[in-house]
Amino acid sequence: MSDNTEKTGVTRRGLLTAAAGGAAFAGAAGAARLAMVGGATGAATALSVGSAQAAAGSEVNLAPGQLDEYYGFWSSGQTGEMRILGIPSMRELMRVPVFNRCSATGWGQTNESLEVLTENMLPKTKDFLAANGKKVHDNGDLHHVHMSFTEGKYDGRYLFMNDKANTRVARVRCDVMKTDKILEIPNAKAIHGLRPQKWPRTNYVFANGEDETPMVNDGSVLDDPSKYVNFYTAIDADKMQVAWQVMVSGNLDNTDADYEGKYAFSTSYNSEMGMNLAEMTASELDHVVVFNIKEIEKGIAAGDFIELNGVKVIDGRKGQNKNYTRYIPIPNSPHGCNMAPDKKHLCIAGKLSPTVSVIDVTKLDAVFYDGAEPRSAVVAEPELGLGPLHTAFDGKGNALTTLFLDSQVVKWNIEKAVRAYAGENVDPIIKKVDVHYQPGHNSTSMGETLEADGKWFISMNKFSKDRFLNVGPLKPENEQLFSMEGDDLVLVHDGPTFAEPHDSIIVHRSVVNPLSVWNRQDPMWAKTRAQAEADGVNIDDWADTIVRDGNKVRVYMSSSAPTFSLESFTVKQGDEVTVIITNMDDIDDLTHGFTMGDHGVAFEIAPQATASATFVASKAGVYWYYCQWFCHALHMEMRGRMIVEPRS
Ligand code: CUK
Ligand code: CUA
Repeated sequence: MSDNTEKTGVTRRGLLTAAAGGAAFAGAAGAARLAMVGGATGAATALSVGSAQAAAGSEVNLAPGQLDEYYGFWSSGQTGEMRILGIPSMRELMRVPVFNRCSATGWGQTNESLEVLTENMLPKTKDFLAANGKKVHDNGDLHHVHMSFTEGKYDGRYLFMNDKANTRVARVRCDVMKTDKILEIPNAKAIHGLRPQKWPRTNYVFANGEDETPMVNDGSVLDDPSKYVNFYTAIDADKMQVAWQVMVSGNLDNTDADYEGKYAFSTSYNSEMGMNLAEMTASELDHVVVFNIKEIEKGIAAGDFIELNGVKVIDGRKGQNKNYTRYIPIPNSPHGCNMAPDKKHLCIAGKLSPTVSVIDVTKLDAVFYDGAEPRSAVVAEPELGLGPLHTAFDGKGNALTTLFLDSQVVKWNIEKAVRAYAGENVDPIIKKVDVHYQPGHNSTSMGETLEADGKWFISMNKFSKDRFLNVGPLKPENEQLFSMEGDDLVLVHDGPTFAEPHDSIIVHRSVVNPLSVWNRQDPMWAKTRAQAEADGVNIDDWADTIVRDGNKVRVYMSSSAPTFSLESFTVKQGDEVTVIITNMDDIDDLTHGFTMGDHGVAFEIAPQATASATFVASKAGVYWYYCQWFCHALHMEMRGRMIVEPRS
């Protein structure tokens, strides 16, 4: 029985099926919330009625036009985009395409986005895509979104994120909320865990390679797993280039960094380096790899590296006995890796072990320099429940860990866990709360920074099962927002979400200050600007110019509600046409679009932005183009013709 069940004396499922839903139990506050965020929320909030509830409710149930106190930055897993939510309302505010192809904005099709997507692509991948008639991958698997730090606090500059599917790392600019860099990581395979350095600032972004392959994966070594390796990558966060890599033993899973700029950490399952499930889970102990940043930098400077595909690679595998890495044995296939805001405790979730192992990072110097046993840094290992995956923090010395198999979240006290490990008879567990169902990641407001404020807690649940109207065999996942009230977790939102947010961060709105209108000199269209200059076209001015360059035709025009500056343009069948549009409107929220009918071409042109796309006009005839972002009462009339003359 869950704590909530004990409190109210009724079962959750029984309540959900009760005729009046939650409104009757929750009273006026619940009913209002029901109207605001939907039935499931109202019903669920009814389970823990109380005065705390009403207080939390008024914040969640924002009046029309009221703004949220926090931004939520969400991964989307196999959808490959980043999402922005308002917290605590949980309203989805925006989707930012990153690794995916976006029909609405043209990401993956515009020349500006193709530049971002291909600029740092490995030659091997370019060749592969060309062989398959493509320029870019259309998919990504975005698990982890984290903001840049300055001295342990979010600094509102960038968001970084991984693509497990195609081994990439991306950066989103917080001033415009667009992806500005995508880096394909050489040597490593399947970038999974990702974290920015916290201290002194985000000079590096750390990225884990999950899958092991031959060191030089060119076909010269194949089915010989003894020759497979894994790579840990440090990316220069300002330049978005690989700074260095460390070769390691075992599959890297999640990663985090300390608050001193000394160490970074990765959980590692499959220390066995097995190729199938039985081999991968054979041993009771896997490990956490500790990376000594200063020693690695020294090693690189001293030339103790090999160069692989243009990257300096340090050998930090087990048994090297250099000061680059240490391997701390941890039970069993550890997953989550979360540094507490107390600057001291690193929490490693056991996954197949019911424990969370707590590493005191102040004891790591002894492990590196005084020959102390790696396990001597472990200062607690509380048994919390089945399937611990990730841990979040309230900034008050407590940790909240998701229990995948138990479908629960457990709140526990770190200091008490340390005392219990030392032999004292104390129970670190404060509370267990049911979540629905099978939670993966969780996060707390500002919880991965020194400003953890312990106000909001999100449980990101992998299964929604019977929670919502049935939509067929593919069900949504479920996210639950809790208000943190003393030791209580009060459920205030319960709602479905599409594939498959792995992770989230909750950032106070004072940290994030995006623009409303683009700056005309923005680097996003620098290449397009250079081409325009070469063509003698000033794209900052109202310009409609058609430039013919052999069979390449560049059509420059402007948009201003409700017209394109060109009502029509004429090309020859087979011409490669580039349409370049500058949105002259400079009013808040006046976005136009350009869709070329029957050509699969569509993109967004935000206020004061320039955007372009290139296609071959291979079909003779008349084709209408139109604006697809609603911009004006005469939005439907915002259109024009492309006339394609037959090539005789
Ligand atoms: S991983 Cu998804 S539940 Cu990729 Cu962060 Cu743990
Ligand atoms: Cu311009 Cu719709």
